[in-house]
Amino acid sequence: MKNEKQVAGEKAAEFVKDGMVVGLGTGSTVLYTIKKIGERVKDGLSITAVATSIQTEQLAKECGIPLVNLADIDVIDVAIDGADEVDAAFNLIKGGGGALLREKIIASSAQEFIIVADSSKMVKQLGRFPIPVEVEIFGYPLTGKKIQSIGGVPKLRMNEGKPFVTDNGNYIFDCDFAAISSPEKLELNLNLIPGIVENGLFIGLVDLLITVDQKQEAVIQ
Ligand code: ABF
Repeated sequence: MKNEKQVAGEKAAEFVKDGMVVGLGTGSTVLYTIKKIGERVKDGLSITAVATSIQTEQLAKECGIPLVNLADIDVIDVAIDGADEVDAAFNLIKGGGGALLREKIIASSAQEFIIVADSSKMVKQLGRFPIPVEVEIFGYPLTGKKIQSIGGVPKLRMNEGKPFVTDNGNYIFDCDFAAISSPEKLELNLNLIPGIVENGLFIGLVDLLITVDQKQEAVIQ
């Protein structure tokens, strides 16, 4: 039996049509979308894609999906990505996989942004999952203090005893803001802090959410 991530991920591949430029997200749900798109490419689907991470770039290549540089295209027809939390207004926390900057650039440039998420990602209010915040390495402890001054508790993300470094050469603070009453305001306040490159709040970007119901069937909202 397919798990929820596979059900939601594979469903999203149906929204990819001939001739499209497709933004490919990162993570364990969209992995199923990418594999399914790869199968369709082998069957003759003609698309080009842009990847949100080095990990996705490698997966897309393995699946035979032709890639282009974001700098070489004008339009992204559809972008498909996962999420760490989704609220009732389809605002998101993303970046658990560390790819939030490229994910947000691609999501905000796409004509249609589709989120694939298993039922565990649905929440009433954002904030149980700490917000990933990508920061310049230069002066990062000071940037952390500024995050504290607006109410967050930043924890430097580590990987095998060293700070985790993003595909863009930056660090990530995972920031606990407890229950977030105004995600719109917090997104803006975070991005006003010098040293912050991007934060994992994705507000008002989602056009379509694909999740899974109790019968393990895909639900499109
Ligand atoms: C990416 O993958 C991230 O923004 C997010 O952290 C993660 C989604 O989780 P999953 O691996 O469960 O799909 O899209």
